[in-house]
Amino acid sequence: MTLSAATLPTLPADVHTPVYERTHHAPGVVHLGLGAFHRAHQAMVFDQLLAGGDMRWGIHGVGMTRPDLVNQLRAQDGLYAVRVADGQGVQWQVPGALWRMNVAATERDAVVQAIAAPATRWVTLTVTEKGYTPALGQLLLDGLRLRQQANLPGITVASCDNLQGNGHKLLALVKAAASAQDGAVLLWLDTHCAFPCSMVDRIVPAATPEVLAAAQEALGMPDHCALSTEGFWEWVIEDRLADPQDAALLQSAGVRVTRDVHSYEEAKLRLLNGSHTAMALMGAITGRPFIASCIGVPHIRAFVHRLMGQEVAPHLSRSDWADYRDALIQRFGNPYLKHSVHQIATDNSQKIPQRWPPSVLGQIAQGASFELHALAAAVFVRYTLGVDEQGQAYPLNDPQAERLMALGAAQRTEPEACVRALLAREDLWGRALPQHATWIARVTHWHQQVLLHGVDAVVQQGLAQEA
Ligand code: CS2
Repeated sequence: MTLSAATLPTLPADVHTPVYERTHHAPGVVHLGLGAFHRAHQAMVFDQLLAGGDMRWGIHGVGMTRPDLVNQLRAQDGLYAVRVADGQGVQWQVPGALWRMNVAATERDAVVQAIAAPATRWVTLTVTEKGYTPALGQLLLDGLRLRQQANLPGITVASCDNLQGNGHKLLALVKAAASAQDGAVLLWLDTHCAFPCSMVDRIVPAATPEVLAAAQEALGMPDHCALSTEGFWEWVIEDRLADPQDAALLQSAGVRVTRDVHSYEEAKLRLLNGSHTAMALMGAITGRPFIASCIGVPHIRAFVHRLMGQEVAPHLSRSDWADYRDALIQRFGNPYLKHSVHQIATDNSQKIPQRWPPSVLGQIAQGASFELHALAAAVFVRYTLGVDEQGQAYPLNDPQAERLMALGAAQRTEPEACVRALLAREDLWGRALPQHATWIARVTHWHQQVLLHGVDAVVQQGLAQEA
């Protein structure tokens, strides 16, 4: 007997379970991207709203590509356990907000119908950086067009991916999918729908066998979809919602609804995600499997602390960055989160543009040092070799994997040409950095050092130089 609606009442009393009736209402939220993050973040916020008696927050969850995950969740009636664990304690909880499930790749029409369903009030998205494709714009537009034609109310469409100005990007994508016949839909979309920007934050690693075993232990039965996360979570959303009354509701569940999402977005992308990428690459090359193992190394910890304080913070509009940085270093060290460095290094080509170049450009504009970012970029170049310092090979999981590996392959024989070729890519670094001679020279310098002395020694060198 696995976890399911039938076995829910038999769970141990210390596991928090949904106290509301899960089957009597139609979902009010369609969520695209049913990965670990959504299930341990927003699905738990909506679970709180449901527990408060507002039955409009059930989720119709859409896996974009993976039928295996959706099938497992279906077999468990959308139920899964989340271990919330950090220095404050350990608690298991089964959120009950996931009511229906589909796979976009194979059940597209069901997804379009879900967006167009009368009960739907929100569409939320966590489809990852590489998910912002014309096909996504078309999917949303097809659902929204049906709503408009049926005279249904407009909805809030909230991108929750790690992209700056994510709401604007999503709206542009939907509009780009429109054809000459779509004038009425576009007008309706502008007047009745809202595409707020939002910043979401919670560290939710992909589940490991260890977490599944811990779930079995805690629940007294198997749960093939169990997850592990930290106590901390944050959701900041722009106060631009199709139904303005949702603002107070979300706030009651701990969401921050504000005019100014921008300052939260940029701080999170550059401090949290930017450090994540730097540590993930260092960990991958030095053979340290988890973020906690990286931040536990004094020189990596010092590197991340300085990267944030010296090269990122000066360009943030969020004034409480020092507290944020210190809290982040604590969170990275959470021993319960086995957050794989290779998971974070996935899709580097899509992640680096948001995470590093804005800080480098900020430093350049102020005539300040960007050595720590140059060192991190050198570590990225070294990473494209696909083999760690112990000679262990690892795969590059990236839509650009082949090209990155082709460019990186010759770095042992022609290091300078290699660095130049990788730094010339405007899709990674933007327009200005590929032209910046000092940036290129400094990355080339650190890259040579990394090849000669290894990542650990070079991180220590970098710290000594920037002290
Ligand atoms: C991570 C994020 O995988 C990654 O690229 O940096 O998933 C990170 O854990 C979340 O954004 C935290 O909110």
